[in-house]
Amino acid sequence: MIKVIKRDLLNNISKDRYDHTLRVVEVCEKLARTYGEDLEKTKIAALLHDSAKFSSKEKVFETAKLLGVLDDEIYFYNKEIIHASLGAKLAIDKYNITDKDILNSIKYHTTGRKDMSLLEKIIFIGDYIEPSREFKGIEEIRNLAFKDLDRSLLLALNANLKFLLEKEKLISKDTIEARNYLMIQNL
Ligand code: DGI
Ligand code: FE
Ligand code: FE
Ligand code: FE
Repeated sequence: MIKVIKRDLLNNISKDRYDHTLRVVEVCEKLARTYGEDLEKTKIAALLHDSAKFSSKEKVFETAKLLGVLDDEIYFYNKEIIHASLGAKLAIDKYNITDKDILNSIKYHTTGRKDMSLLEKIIFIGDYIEPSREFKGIEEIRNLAFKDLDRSLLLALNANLKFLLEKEKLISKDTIEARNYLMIQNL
């Protein structure tokens, strides 16, 4: 299973994206050990999280259209987040993944969403803190990830929102709901 996925990934995403994926797998496995998540589920979700991040955004959009995953208006205006939903669809169609938690972890790895499962949080943060990521505030989020997962998730969502506002990008409602839910829950 893992071998088949790895070979297929190399045929569909760039070497750089593949290397990023392997770093995400490694970080997510550490997080899974820390918080008691299933290692096999974690590995599959991490391996597949960017499986639809093809080099061409047009190809991502066209494939998503073809497979019927453009179910929300936001996807037509926001090309960055389509690969997450499309990745979940490919996980079903190409790899016969049926585990809802794995599929949701892939689908929401870019935006997050309200009331995320442990696996969803692990994939989101693992993607966020893998060793090659560099930006202001990342060290605090990296350290917190292994001590207080919710706090690190909140800081990551805040940083994403700041970034998106700064760049005058559209913001998915899931990103906002993810943040508000975490804040209210931890008040
Ligand atoms: O695929 P990766 O690069 O590993 O990471 P990712 O899937 O978290 O994607 C990060 C990109 O997605 C980054 O450019 C910011 C963007 N993004 C995340 N949430 C939103 C978003 N872009 C918009 N426009 N709106 C969002 O809510
Ligand atoms: Fe991604
Ligand atoms: Fe991410
Ligand atoms: Fe990623």
